[in-house]
Amino acid sequence: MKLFDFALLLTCVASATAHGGVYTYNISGSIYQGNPWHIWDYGPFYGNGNASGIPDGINSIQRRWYFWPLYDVSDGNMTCNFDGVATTNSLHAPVAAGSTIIVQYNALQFTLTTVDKTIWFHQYGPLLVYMARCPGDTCQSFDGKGAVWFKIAQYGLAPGAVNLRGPWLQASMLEGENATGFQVTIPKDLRPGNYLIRHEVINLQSSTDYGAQFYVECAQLKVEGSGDKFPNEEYMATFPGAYKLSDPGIALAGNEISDGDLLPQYNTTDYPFPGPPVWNSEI
Ligand SMILES: [Cu+2]
Repeated sequence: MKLFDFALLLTCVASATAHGGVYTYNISGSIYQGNPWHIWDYGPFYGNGNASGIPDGINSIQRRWYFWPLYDVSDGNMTCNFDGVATTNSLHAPVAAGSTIIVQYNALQFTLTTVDKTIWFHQYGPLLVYMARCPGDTCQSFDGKGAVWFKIAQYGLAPGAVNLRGPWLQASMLEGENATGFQVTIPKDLRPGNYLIRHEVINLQSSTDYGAQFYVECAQLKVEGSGDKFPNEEYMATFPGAYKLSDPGIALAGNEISDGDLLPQYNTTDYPFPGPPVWNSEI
């Protein structure tokens, strides 16, 4: 274990937080298992999560991913986590444009010696969903690079929040036994084809040392329908590249959002979402 990882681990234990990502996709009522990361095989306990020799994971619509958050918005893993490259899991889930996808999150609560599969822990920060059209007949060889990502949804504060301490929708959608899940509707007029869908959670409750945490997972979809709309370039973003640490909605992190006196930057209900505007398929 590298000293740096060990320090991060201690930080997380001390703050009783944990990390994780999307475990299951409910697509119009059909459940698709995610692609597990096998922490016990290649987590920080046993080496670098980006080391070679990593198993591809099970057959799944989901690209493989690593439970640890990203801190560097220029990291190549900002595309689709864990190198962004398709694995042997070439499944695509059929989904009708205009229908709903609900994903459920799990997290690992860890001590220095054990790993327990639990549920999501973070509460502060936005949820965002992007899609990218895959060239050709399959997403299998598409790495998601380039200005190909358009945003289809974003969720911030819950109704009734009086400042950026929330509550945030992240808490009610992802955290706890009664979490509703992260729900998004595929734009109803979107042109049919193969797409990657990229779910992203940003955790703004983090230390001055580390700043915002990004949790990203991608899955492969086959969008069906008769729509003919597709976003123009003003809606397109690259990952990495779409975000900067100085973006107002990201720079907010790094001061304790949940404790002590309310800092002036948190005394607002106007959260500036990072990234491009949401495309709703009507343009
Ligand atoms: Cu975490």
